[in-house]
Amino acid sequence: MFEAVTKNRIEENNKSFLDEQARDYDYFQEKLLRTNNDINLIKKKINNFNLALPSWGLGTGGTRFGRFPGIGDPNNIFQKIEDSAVINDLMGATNSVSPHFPWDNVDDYKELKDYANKFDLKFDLVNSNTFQDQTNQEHSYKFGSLTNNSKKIRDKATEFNIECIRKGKLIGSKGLTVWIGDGGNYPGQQNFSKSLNNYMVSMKDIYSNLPDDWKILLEYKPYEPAFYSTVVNDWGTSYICAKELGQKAMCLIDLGHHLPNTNIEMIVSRLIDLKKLGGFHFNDSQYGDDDLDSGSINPHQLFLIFNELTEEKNMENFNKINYMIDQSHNLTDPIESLIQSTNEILVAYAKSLLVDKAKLESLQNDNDIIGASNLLKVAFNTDVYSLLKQIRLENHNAINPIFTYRKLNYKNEKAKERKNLKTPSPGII
Ligand code: PSV
Ligand code: MN
Repeated sequence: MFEAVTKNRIEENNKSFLDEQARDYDYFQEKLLRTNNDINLIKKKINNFNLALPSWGLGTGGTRFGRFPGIGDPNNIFQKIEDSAVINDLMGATNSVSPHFPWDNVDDYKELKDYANKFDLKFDLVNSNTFQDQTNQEHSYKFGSLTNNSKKIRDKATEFNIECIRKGKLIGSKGLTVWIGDGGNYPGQQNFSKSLNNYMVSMKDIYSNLPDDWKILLEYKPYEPAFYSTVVNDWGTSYICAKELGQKAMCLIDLGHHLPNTNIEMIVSRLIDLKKLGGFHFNDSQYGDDDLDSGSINPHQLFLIFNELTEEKNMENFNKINYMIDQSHNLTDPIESLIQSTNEILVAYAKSLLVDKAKLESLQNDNDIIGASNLLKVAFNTDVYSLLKQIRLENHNAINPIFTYRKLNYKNEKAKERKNLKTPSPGII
């Protein structure tokens, strides 16, 4: 740590916030003393929490209408790791990166692993992209990948996922996330049952190539790129498939992959009970899979999700889940968005730890609806910024990460050595 941003630089920028922080944190501690909460235990739980950064979220994203590249955008996975290290040095909560192949293909995976380790970063789950054709690819995924009508194309997609496992092993990853865009735009285009069956046959093949200590996550999404029917469209389908595949297969919840007004926190609870919640992709949305910054639209929902996640007393399951950010930063510097999002996720997590679960249970048993609702409200409305700042201060990270980041003039400096690829081409990341 502190290879990308030195401790001195951070401490120097922390100075102007020390007084204010001391007063805010005193007030927070005093408030907490009046409740049943153990502040040291809460701090410990927050310190143990890690969020993986998505390699693809470090470059400027775009929509199908266009893309506006940012200053000093990273050109490759090595530069994305450098940017991830800046975030982790300032925030201290994001010590891993989740790569996406073939976007992050390199010649030497050992070199990639060593490079990340130099910054104290690890690799989280690897992701396989069979939703796009690559230049000169002789088979096309236009009509599907793992579920394609053609066995030859299904086999190619399967083999590609197995190749991702091989690469993942070389960089120390412990799992693979599979998301496919397979589906159709027209009623009659696809046989629902046959395409799901093809998916299972392909996934069984991939599953049989998983190392013993790996997991495979099945990500679902209701629509896009397919606008009429999607093969793995919801948590039920993901659950049924994961169950049939076996113990190493789990479901992944991407917050943007639900139709508007879905009660996602209930899905979280169901999958925890079914012992099949394996991973999270955090982002926020107003309409669909908008990939907006976590907590920017609906921080209350994020809090309710964490309230379900932290329900379990010893948090054994909680610690086995892979948490990751999956966002598209079209208008902002991705580093700033990722810092802000990390903070918002930690805010939701911290607030959920303030909920007295035993008290909630007793209020529920007494049918004290207002009491229960109020218990959640009090936690949600508690300002935990000073707690998170205190944790960062104690860990030598930045009290005010955006302030310190801006002082670094980082992207302008990087622009001098990074190529401005200026790809105005459309494309969602
Ligand atoms: C699909 O929308 C998704 O959420 C999947 O996780 C992909 O891997 C990622 O976005 C990349 O665009
Ligand atoms: Mn996702």
